[in-house]
Amino acid sequence: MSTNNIVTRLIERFFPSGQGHRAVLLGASGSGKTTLLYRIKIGEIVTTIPTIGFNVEDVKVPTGPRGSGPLGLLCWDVGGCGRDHLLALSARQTAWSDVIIWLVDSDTGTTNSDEWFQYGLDEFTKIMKRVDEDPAAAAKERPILVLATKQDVKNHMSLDEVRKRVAPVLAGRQWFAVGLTLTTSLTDGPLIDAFAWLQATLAGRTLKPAAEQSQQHNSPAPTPSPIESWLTRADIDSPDSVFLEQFENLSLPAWDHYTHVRLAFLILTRHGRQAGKDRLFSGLESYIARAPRSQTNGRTFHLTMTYFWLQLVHFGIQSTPPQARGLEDGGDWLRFLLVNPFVADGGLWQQYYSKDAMMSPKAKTEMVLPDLKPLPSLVVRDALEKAR
Ligand SMILES: Nc1nc2c(ncn2[C@@H]2O[C@H](COP(=O)(O)OP(=O)(O)OP(=O)(O)O)[C@@H](O)[C@H]2O)c(=O)[nH]1
Ligand SMILES: [Mg+2]
Repeated sequence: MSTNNIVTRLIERFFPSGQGHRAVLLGASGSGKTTLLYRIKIGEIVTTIPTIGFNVEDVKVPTGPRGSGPLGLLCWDVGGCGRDHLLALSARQTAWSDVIIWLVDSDTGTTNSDEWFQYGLDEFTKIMKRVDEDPAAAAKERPILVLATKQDVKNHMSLDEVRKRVAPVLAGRQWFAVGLTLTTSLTDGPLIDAFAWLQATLAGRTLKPAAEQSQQHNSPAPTPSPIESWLTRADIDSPDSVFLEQFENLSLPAWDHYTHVRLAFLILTRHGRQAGKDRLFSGLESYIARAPRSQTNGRTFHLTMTYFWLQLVHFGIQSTPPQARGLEDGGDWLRFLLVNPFVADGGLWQQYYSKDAMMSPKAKTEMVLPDLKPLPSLVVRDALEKAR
């Protein structure tokens, strides 16, 4: 199987869509994707933080009197649009989806918001361009719901204006736009109309499943994003127990970011946050001290950096939806990567720490707190657990 299909193949394996349609939520950061997802899922406004990985939920959306009963959707909330390596992955998720839900932020009350609006259009265009270039993806056949969010804020852009602005980008595609406020009632009004339209549109045609389509074509393989290379590597990597033994025996095949993240993942899932942290820290220090220099490339132990990755891996484990956690050996690691692709971005720390802070001698031996922004927390998942 080519690298090209690894994302699609793993999603199919770990997140079968059942009877529902597959939907992807796209839109610039802050446009309301996560708010919408959890509003539909648990009926509440959850406190969100900018999404750095994906949220994935099976939802049933109401379609009102015009529809024919609730519509099942397996929704992928693609966070962090705008980072290049995620763009490729967003395009892949979009290619795999039956439905695109595109959120457009109508808040034009703040400085530079027109630039921000245009940025949202540009990002969407880039994703669709990639999808169109993939002969297996047949982008033009997916219905697109355009949701102009934040219609409640002062000086918001009107729905008519939003329609005018998005129309050129959507030329030739099947789309429907509504304006809404995600922070007020969603059980009637525009969103229900939008879902009824979606249901009718989906029923009016037979979409071929994405997996079947991709077997018919041999699309050129674009350069894989870091996460795609990681998934390919993880798919053929040694089983968990062998990997951990190699860690004990100083015989790991590589000493790189992938290896460190997998070690953190395996140790945290086996020993929990507290005991796992101590084991990981002492394990890494001892590996570096005992292994030949040629193996560890002369790298030394960096406490703050290790702590940073430990926190992010812990965050990723906690934010993986329960249905995505399984017992298959090695499968958990693949699932974890699929939901938390941000871990493959070795430079992610630069969003939280300045270079001066991270590279200071103090940060090497003591835990230094991030000086740019706090590390991601678990607010969304916590709200969800409480609602269950
Ligand atoms: N006033 C108002 N605020 C909204 C509306 N929709 C979302 N918000 C707020 O906008 C902020 C960003 O929403 P998110 O759901 O986190 O945005 P997102 O698209 O998931 O952002 P990323 O994860 O960064 O891609 C949150 O504080 C929401 O409460 C709306 O219709 N009206
Ligand atoms: Mg989000």
